[in-house]
Parts: sequence; structure tokens; C-alpha cells
Amino acid sequence: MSMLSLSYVVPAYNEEERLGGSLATLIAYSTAQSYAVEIIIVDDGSADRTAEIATAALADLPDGVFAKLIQHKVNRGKGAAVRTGALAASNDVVLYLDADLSTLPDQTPKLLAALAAGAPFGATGADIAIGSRIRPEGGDMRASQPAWRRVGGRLFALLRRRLLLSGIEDTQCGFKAFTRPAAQAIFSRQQLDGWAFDAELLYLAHRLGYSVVQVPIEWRHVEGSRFQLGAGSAYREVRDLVRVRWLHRGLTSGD
Ligand SMILES: Nc1nc2c(ncn2[C@@H]2O[C@H](COP(=O)(O)OP(=O)(O)O)[C@@H](O)[C@H]2O)c(=O)[nH]1
Ligand SMILES: [Mg+2]
Repeated sequence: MSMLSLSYVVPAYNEEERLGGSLATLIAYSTAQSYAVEIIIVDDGSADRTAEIATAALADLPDGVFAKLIQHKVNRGKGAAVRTGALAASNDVVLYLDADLSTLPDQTPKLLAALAAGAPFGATGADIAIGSRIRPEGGDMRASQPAWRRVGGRLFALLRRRLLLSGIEDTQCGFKAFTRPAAQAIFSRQQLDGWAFDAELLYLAHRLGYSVVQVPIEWRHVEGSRFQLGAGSAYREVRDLVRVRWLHRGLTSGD
């Protein structure tokens, strides 16, 4: 594929403080690339001025950069927002990233280089390239996390490895790229709306026979997390993980 085009999907929930600067950075990065870029912001039923800020940031786009804002009427969760954006994306590669730019857009070429669609960047033929925050060559995210998240993260990873996927170190990194066919096949089957959706996507990829490459990326801890883990939401994540296999029990790679 010679003319690559890329769709970024940015889930945003109550991001009025972080989104404006992030979009300016993303647009500036995008306009400096040789390929066309589409930015899809999904406002997930925010109660603040997220949509207004997105609209302002998108008002005057440079050539070669396209954007749209999609709004959920009510808050449905990061998984739902990413699904909405990915299914609305129209370019060759779909890449989602966090609104706080924990992973900066300058990490994009690392994922593109790993994808079949990234031929100009040196194809190795993967269908999906996922950022990994804990590879020795990249940064290690764990040290910068508060203690309660390290413990929660370890429990989640333990469960996830036993229940779903053992070969992937960091399923939860919010920086993942899909070729268009893989994105269509996987996001159309995704059922989880919460934080566990990343693990579900990778499980679907595995079951559908898509190749996944883990790519070490740089990551920074950004304050102002929207991630709240009360007992109720912790229960939901664990229940979701347990449900993934069952939800997709009928699936084979021929589907
Ligand atoms: N759609 C949606 N996105 C969310 C929700 N909570 C957080 N996000 C988004 O998910 C991404 C990561 O959130 P963030 O608060 O930075 O998480 P953390 O850095 O992992 O603690 C950001 O783009 C958020 O706007 C939610 O309930 N719904
Ligand atoms: Mg963050």
C-alpha cells in the first residue's frame, strides 16, 4: 500500500482541561506527516466543556488533516468510546490514544512500521501493533504509578493471563494501531464498554487469527486521571474479564 492514511481515535471523558493542548499537539504532529490524517474525537457523555473545546480545536484545520467530533449522549465507558470512533474511522490504519497524550503522537511511526499497511515505513506484516509500556528497551510504566494502581494492575494482569491471553505483557496500554480490515472485524465484535475492552480486543484478534506485534513505546505519567477504581468498578472489570471467553464462545477464525 503506497498511499497510507491514518485515523486517530481519541476517547474523551470530562477532558476539558487536558484536551485542548492535546489536540493542538496532535494536529501539529499530523500536519507535519506526508500521509493524510483523520482525527476522531469521541466525547463520551462528558458533563464538562469537552465538546466545546474539541469543536474550537478543530475549527481551523491545516491541509491534509481532517477531524470529526462524535458525541455519546450518556457516559458509556472508554471501551464504548473507542469502538464508536474505530467504526467511524475511514482511513487505512486506525490508532487510538489517550486524550492526555500519555503516549505522544511522535510514537506513531513505531506502530506504523510494525503494520502491513505501513509499507513505506518498512513492513513486517502485522495486522495489529500495540504499544507496550514495560519492555526493557522502552520506558517502564509501573514505577511511576501510585501504589494502589500497581496492586490493582498486578491483580488484573494475573487474572487476564490466566483467563485470556498469556503471551502479551501489557494489554492495557492506550496506544494501539489496527489495519482497517482488522479494525472492522474486531471492533464490530467488541462487546465490553469498560476498561477491560483492551484485553477483549486482543482476545478477538487472537481468535480471528490476526497477528499482533508488541512495540516498546515511551510513556509518561500524566496527572488528572479519570480512572476511578471503587469496589463497584473493580467488580465490573473482573466480571468483564471473566465474561470475554463466554461472550465469544462461538467464534472461529473462519468467521
Ligand atoms: N469514553 C470514556 N473515556 C474515558 C472514560 N474515562 C476515561 N476515559 C478516557 O480514557 C483515556 C485514559 O484516561 P485517563 O484518565 O488518562 O486514564 P489513566 O491515565 O489510565 O488513569 C482518556 O482519553 C480519557 O478521557 C470514560 O468513562 N469514558
Ligand atoms: Mg492518563
